[in-house]
Amino acid sequence: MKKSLFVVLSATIALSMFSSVAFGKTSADFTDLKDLDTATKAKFDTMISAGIFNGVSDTAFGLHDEMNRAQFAKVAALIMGLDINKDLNTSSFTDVSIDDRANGYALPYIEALKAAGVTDGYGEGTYNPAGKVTKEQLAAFLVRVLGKDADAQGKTFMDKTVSDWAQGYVALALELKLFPTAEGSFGGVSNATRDLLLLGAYEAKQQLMPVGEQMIHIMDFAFSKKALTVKAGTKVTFMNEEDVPHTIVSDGLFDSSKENRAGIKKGESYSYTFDKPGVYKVYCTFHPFMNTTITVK
Ligand SMILES: [Cu+2]
Repeated sequence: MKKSLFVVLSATIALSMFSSVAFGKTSADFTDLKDLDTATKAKFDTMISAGIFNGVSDTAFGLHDEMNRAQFAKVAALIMGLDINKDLNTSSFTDVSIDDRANGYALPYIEALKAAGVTDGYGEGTYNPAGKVTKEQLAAFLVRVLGKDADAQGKTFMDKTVSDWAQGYVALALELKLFPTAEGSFGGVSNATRDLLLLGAYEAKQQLMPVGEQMIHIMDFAFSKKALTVKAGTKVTFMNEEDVPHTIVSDGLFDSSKENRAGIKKGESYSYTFDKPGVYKVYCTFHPFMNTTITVK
């Protein structure tokens, strides 16, 4: 318990540290990504620029390299937006060590996943960070990341290449499009590769994005969220919580002052449903330094 509280307390520091790291690479830097189709390349670029994936070397992404449990922990913790305590250097698992040159980097991610209830390890106090991940294990991991464990239990599936315990997970993972569609059997006990991890994580990340309605508060001449990513069709409500009136404007999209010239007063709000994918700057015409960026996917 102590540990997870520490993780929460250190969140702000960890996040700011993380975002200060420079990730300048794109899919074009990796020779083994050259032949991917445009849509797939875009997914790789999204995950690389978000710092969720790096190459295995300066010029190779390691597209078909087998993935391990340490890599999964990092990717899962990042797509879930978990609080990562980068200063953490001891693990609750006996086989996870910061001194492990290959997998030590994953320690804070593994602990974050444990705190979030996604994993309780591999067995008796261990996590097995270097362990390979089979395709059916990846399916189960991704389903858990989405919080749909219970849904998977209720599924039946009949694929002889999938272990009995994993049938429901694989069925649900395919239904949720967490794996690229392929002909024939799933091959659950074969090892998962980094391309499957990336594409599954990309899809899971989309599905984890907030849907429906979002609220941004206005306080102390600032929006409560400096940036927000939503799915197309999300209604965003801007609520003024302070005595000063404000306007809510996005050039070419909407302008609250057209309906309310005096501005949005304390306790009033303005809502807009973002239908089209894009990046929109929202600001107040009275105080142009007040702004936020809404990214619609
Ligand atoms: Cu204002």
